[in-house]
Amino acid sequence: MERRSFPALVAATVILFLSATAQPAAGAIVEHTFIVGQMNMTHLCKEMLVTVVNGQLPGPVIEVTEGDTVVVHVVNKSPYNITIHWHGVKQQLNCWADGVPMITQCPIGPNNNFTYTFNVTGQEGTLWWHAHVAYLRGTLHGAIIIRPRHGVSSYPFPEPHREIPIVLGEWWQMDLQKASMDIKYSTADDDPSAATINGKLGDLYNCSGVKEDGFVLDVEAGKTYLLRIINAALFYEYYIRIAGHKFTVVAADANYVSPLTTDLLAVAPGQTLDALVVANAAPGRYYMVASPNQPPKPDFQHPTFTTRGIVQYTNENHSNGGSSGPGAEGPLSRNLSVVAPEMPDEHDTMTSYYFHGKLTALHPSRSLPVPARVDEHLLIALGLGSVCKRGQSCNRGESEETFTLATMNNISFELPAATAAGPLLEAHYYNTGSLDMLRELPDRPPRMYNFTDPSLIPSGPREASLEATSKATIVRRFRHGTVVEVVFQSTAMWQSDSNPMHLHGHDMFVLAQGLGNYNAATDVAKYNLVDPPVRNTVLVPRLGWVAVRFVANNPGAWFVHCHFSFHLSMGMAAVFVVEDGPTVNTSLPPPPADFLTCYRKNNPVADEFDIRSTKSEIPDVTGA
Ligand SMILES: *[C@@H]1O[C@H](CO)[C@@H](O)[C@H](O)[C@H]1NC(C)=O
Ligand SMILES: *[C@@H]1O[C@H](CO)[C@@H](O)[C@H](O)[C@H]1NC(C)=O
Ligand SMILES: *[C@@H]1O[C@H](CO)[C@@H](O)[C@H](O)[C@H]1NC(C)=O
Ligand SMILES: *[C@@H]1O[C@H](CO)[C@@H](O)[C@H](O)[C@H]1NC(C)=O
Ligand SMILES: *[C@@H]1O[C@H](CO)[C@@H](O)[C@H](O)[C@H]1NC(C)=O
Ligand SMILES: *[C@@H]1O[C@H](CO)[C@@H](O)[C@H](O)[C@H]1NC(C)=O
Ligand SMILES: *[C@@H]1O[C@H](CO)[C@@H](O)[C@H](O)[C@H]1NC(C)=O
Ligand SMILES: *[C@@H]1O[C@H](CO)[C@@H](O)[C@H](O)[C@H]1NC(C)=O
Ligand SMILES: *[C@@H]1O[C@H](CO)[C@@H](O)[C@H](O)[C@H]1NC(C)=O
Ligand SMILES: *[C@@H]1O[C@H](CO)[C@@H](O)[C@H](O)[C@H]1NC(C)=O
Ligand SMILES: [Cu+2]
Repeated sequence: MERRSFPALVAATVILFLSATAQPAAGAIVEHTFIVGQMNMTHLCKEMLVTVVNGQLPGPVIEVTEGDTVVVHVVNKSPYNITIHWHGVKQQLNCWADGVPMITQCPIGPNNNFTYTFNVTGQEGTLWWHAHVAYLRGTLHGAIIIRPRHGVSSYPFPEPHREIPIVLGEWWQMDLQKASMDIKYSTADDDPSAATINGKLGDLYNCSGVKEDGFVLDVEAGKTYLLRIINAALFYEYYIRIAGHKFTVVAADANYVSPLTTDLLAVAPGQTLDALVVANAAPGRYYMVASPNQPPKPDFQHPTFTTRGIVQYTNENHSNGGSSGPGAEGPLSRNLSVVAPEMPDEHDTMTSYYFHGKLTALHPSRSLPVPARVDEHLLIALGLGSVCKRGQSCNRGESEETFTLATMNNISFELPAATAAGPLLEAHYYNTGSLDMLRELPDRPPRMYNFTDPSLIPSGPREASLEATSKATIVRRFRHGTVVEVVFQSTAMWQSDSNPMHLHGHDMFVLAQGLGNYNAATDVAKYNLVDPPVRNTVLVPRLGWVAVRFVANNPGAWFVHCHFSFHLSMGMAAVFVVEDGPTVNTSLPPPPADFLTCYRKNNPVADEFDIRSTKSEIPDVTGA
């Protein structure tokens, strides 16, 4: 179904083993070259120009052993500014490699290169990488697989026969750069055309009656498979089922969980799940289905897309003499029907709520204990609002005179302006003082309205009185070692979406979730301080809240944002700045020698603002 016309580029994957040195824990160096380029792909009878890495969708898998060093040379042959974010990799003392444009680095311009170097330490399981560029991450993403240092026999679960990345995505029949601009400037609200498993649309889709290819997983009866599931989609949380089979969830966001046996998974954008599947059903063919959920009316209804692949048993019993080549007449080819599972209703968000609430950590004693003392409490309301296109006052209530924005505590994040000399992290590192000029994320919503009152969903006079908001580059600073408790509160402002909140550079203990408005007086009693799951992306339920704790012990400037791309493009984001600690090994080292500058190539005038040549004051990064 798909025509590939990408120039034959060879992606080098080199694994060099370091000779034993004084370094006690030196791992291997895993080296990749990522060529970001465009190619034509055809699905649903339509050819689209898509931006991908090494001609692959999903992109290359990075496989490491815990303790390894990853080196990725990114060569940008696309017309876009690109950065690559290593989603969930903690980047301890290495914020420079976090890959957020204008927060941690200048973007890699067209025809430019940049090399990311980072260690993967203290994490095992599945993470992923993606472009941190608005909707372009929809086609620029791939898996990161981290195996234990002492080999797969040290998995805290039975060693699987095979491991299979399952990347959920979407197929877009429009220019993703245009879709980002449409949502940012409230000109349109675009939708994908299909959902995908490992880039394949599956047989629910066709071009003039010819079915799209689907993902096929061949299994042998009795064997165990480890699915490494990543939700790389821009828009939806997905439910996943395989007819006739159960999953045992063993990890989430590269942290082991107590084995949870279930016939249904829920994975929100940005999240990963590792789940074992035992091929213990009657030999045959079974659909693996991924279906999205969205809030019911009165929320605005988007078209949603289900995708499916097939799990098929290959070890047919040939003892009665049947030949065994592919397509040979075994029982499978005689019976082509495929068993389909029942999926939750697309408006069933409670099944997701219960799923997320069931996860607990596997080894509470092996990881850091949940900090009992809390130094700073934040309550962050997640909602929508609007600013006037012109002037200070305008008609509200979804009028033509406003831009619709997404907010954290009633401020919508705006990237430091393009006129800034460099990324925020440099301003922080060189202590230019410009961070002091940025807006601070308030610790609480400025107004404590009834956040989850569903009557706020349809636009009307009550919402009009709440919708005015403002835009700024919002920053919240933490002293090194601060224990931070954040309660994320979803709201009903114009919509009742859940919000998958992702924190860079740190994992979060997920202490509790609830429906309605968070109430400290009663909800603290619900906290799991014994074995809470540890995640980098936490789903804040529809019309509800989640309480998390993290230790701000990784110096740098870390993006914290909703992983629904439309919410992120509309500004549901902030930057947590973690100060240096008292010692060298708690302080951010200098940027790598070949760190990109923003304007050197095309704009020599801007060089005078290059803080690495002047180390003097830089202009307010909010620009304007
Ligand atoms: C994609 O296809 C269009 C026309 O179908 C062609 O003009 C263009 O060169 C192709 N682009 C690439 C990168 O192959
Ligand atoms: C980028 O990398 C490619 C391939 O390694 C190399 O040929 C090219 O010279 C590099 N370009 C820049 C601007 O460094
Ligand atoms: C990675 O780990 C090695 C060995 O501990 C260390 O020398 C190096 O500085 C680390 N690199 C980064 C980017 O953190
Ligand atoms: C092809 O797709 C169209 C649109 O989704 C659908 O209406 C039609 O039934 C499909 N045809 C086949 C043969 O699957
Ligand atoms: C294969 O078929 C033989 C003979 O019919 C039977 O004895 C055996 O149990 C079957 N094995 C499996 C794995 O089904
Ligand atoms: C084909 O397989 C399906 C699912 O296993 C089963 O329900 C159906 O009865 C089978 N049909 C035949 C003709 O064996
Ligand atoms: C918030 O609104 C909901 C739904 O109308 C209502 O049940 C609840 O009592 C309200 N809460 C408060 C604190 O007013
Ligand atoms: C949000 O901020 C705007 C602009 O600063 C202000 O006018 C409005 O009252 C605030 N709304 C709420 C609900 O806090
Ligand atoms: C950091 O350095 C201090 C001494 O400055 C030492 O006591 C501590 O063990 C070091 N920590 C790590 C994680 O290396
Ligand atoms: C890329 O980023 C540079 C700043 O580094 C900016 O001047 C330029 O307009 C951007 N280009 C695109 C295509 O976004
Ligand atoms: Cu959101």
